[in-house]
Amino acid sequence: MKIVLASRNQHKIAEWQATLGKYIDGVQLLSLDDAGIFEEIEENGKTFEENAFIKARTAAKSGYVSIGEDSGLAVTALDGEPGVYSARYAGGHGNDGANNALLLQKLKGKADRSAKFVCAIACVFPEDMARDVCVRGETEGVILEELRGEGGFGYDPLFLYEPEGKTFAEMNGEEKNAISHRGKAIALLAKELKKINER
Ligand code: ITT
Repeated sequence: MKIVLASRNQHKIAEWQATLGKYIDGVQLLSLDDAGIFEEIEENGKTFEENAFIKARTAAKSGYVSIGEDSGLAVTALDGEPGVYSARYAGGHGNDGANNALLLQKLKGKADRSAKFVCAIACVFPEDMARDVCVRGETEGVILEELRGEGGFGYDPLFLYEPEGKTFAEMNGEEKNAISHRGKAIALLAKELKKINER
């Protein structure tokens, strides 16, 4: 089964490849480029779910079943910031260093450093809108005062997963996928896709 993942973030695509393959035998994930979709997608939704659908519907112009994923960090003391602006918090899209620096600056002196990663996934079926689904996964953690670990991407080096005493950047891919917002959402999506296949 070929499915398009509406992303240009290679780290995300790698995490997806590793996780979804465990649930769906023989699934082949295509990137936007693989599917011939080169347009810039404007992520102007107010929620992770809206953005996930915007991405998925753009990818579905390819004619394939398509998945849109929107994810980010919501920090309690910052009223949910950076939220849907996580990738472009410090301005340019995907500047992880600048985003982490800005987050540390905004949290200076705040006692509450709790946060959660959120991942919304929309899956759309070009030939049957009635089958469209959306799921959400969340993982709670604490924002450290300095970066720790070399793995992962984005805010991973600042995000401490307390039950394991490790940041996401100190985990290998398999460890992170087992407890991450994205791992949880992909597991839920796999369940939904299974139900749809059995209908
Ligand atoms: P695409 O839109 O091409 O998928 P993107 O990175 O811009 O790639 P999002 O719009 O969903 O994806 O932005 C998500 C941002 O949230 C991402 O750039 C990171 O800053 C942060 N983020 C999401 N999941 C993360 C994770 O597992 N670890 C660290 N940071 C994460």
